[in-house]
Amino acid sequence: MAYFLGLDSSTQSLSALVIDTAEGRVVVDESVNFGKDLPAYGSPQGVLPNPDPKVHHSDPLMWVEALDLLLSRVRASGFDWSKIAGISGAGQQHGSVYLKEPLRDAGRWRTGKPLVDQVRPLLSFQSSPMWMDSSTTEECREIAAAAGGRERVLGLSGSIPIERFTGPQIRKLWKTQPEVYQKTAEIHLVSSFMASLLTGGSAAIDLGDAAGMNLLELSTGRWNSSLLEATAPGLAAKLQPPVASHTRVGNVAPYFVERYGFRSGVPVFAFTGDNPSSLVGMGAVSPGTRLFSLGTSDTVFAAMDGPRTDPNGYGHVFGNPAGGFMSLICFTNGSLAREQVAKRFGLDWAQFTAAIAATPPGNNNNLLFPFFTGETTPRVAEGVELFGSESFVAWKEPAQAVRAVVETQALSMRRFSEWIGHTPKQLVLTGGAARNAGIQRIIADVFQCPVRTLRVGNASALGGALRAAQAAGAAPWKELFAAFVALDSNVHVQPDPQTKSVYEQLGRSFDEKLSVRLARSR
Ligand code: ADP
Ligand code: XUL
Repeated sequence: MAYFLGLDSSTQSLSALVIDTAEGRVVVDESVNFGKDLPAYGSPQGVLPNPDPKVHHSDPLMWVEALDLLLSRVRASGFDWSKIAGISGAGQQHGSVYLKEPLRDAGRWRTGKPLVDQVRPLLSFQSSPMWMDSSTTEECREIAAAAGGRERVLGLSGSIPIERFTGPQIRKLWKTQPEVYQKTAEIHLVSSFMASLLTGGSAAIDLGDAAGMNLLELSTGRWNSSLLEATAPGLAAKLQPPVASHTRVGNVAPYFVERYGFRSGVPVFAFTGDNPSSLVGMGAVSPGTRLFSLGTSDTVFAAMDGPRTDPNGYGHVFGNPAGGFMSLICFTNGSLAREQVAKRFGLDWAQFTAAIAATPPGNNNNLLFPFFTGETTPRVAEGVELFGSESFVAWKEPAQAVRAVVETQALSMRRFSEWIGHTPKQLVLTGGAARNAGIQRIIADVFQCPVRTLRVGNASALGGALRAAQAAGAAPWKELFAAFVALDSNVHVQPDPQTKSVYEQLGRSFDEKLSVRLARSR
């Protein structure tokens, strides 16, 4: 029996995906939605409300409770957890969890008590800054100044200091709540926190996700002392050394054995970030395919030949869990923005898709800057702007607004992924919005490149299961990809060559309007 579990702790949900490597099939694909299933946390989209539009935190206990709920839900559906031979997974990147005592000293979880009640007293900070947070501009400046400039931080860590990255968030906590920082013994990413819960110990951060902290030196795979010092005093003692992604970080804790029937001694391998995990789940650990993850945020990423950084400072370099590096550009206003436009006109996704079909490519030059929340790429503050006809600008053209939000997003993805260099042969989409035929069409035309999707939708959770299988020695990558990463044969969207010039022109218009906006926000 060779069953492997992949977990994905993302912004809005926690998912579990189990693969059977002997039969080459997915046997469990289940998730808990934070908003719907855990309403007591007051986070309909997985994020706590905050009067400051730049502050985005989540309650880490929500993730803990979701784990118990998910495992019991899968067991209630008749699945036998004793079949699992290895576990790994992923978490939303950059988010951090602060603990009063290292979990390795906390002892094993007790079986009789829900996990959430056992973790609560261990938290030194009841809230987790997460990737949507953009409140640390000052800390980014300070880190750059102390570490020898933005370019030096870019060269060392693969990214300039970035507001949502963990280092600037840690610095903000140290500055604003020094007593909380002092009593914090251990800092985790969402990924290593989830792995720590499963092992009942202290799981190390993997190299893939560690690169999203502005603390890791890419060339050595170690924390960089000048970046640590520029961030907060005593930080080195609060972080374990990072580990390669295939590292066994412990065994499943007795709590899960006794409560859910896992076999004792099942290995847990380091969790990674959701984007690095999706690289594996999309079978794209070698360069060639450009990947688009259209989740709460939109990300564009690809495996890299070697580390190369974005001179404009928007792109990032993360670790590739299969070895080497990956590029990534994150657009905060992804599904978030599409949902806002749909909601404004009361449209469901079928109507949203129909609106795209009913409007022409190029949309008569209407553009919509979708910055419903502060955007990281390009770096602009919250503020939606419409350009075009009078009635469009007055929000009186629902179908045009729908096309405009998707076209503007696609143009932005094209513009800001240019630094990656190579011209992709195909684009593979994943995430909640990947199944949308209108979005597929616009991306194919804007990039003038064929668009495909995957048969298994949840690439990040699948990546976790595949990583567990590979690390446990069940099969090499090649065999795992051949068995589990199939392109959906129903989706093969060829670009329409007639739209090439339309999108070149619209791209110029986008660039002009964006440079005005960027000049204004300086
Ligand atoms: P995350 O992993 O960030 O939690 P997902 O990849 O699960 O997000 O994507 C969820 C999002 O996908 C939803 O918030 C929704 O906006 C979007 N979505 C779901 N179905 C569709 C659809 N048919 N068309 C466009 N967007 C969709
Ligand atoms: C990547 C990023 C987001 C989160 C979403 O840099 O911030 O894609 O990982 O889960």
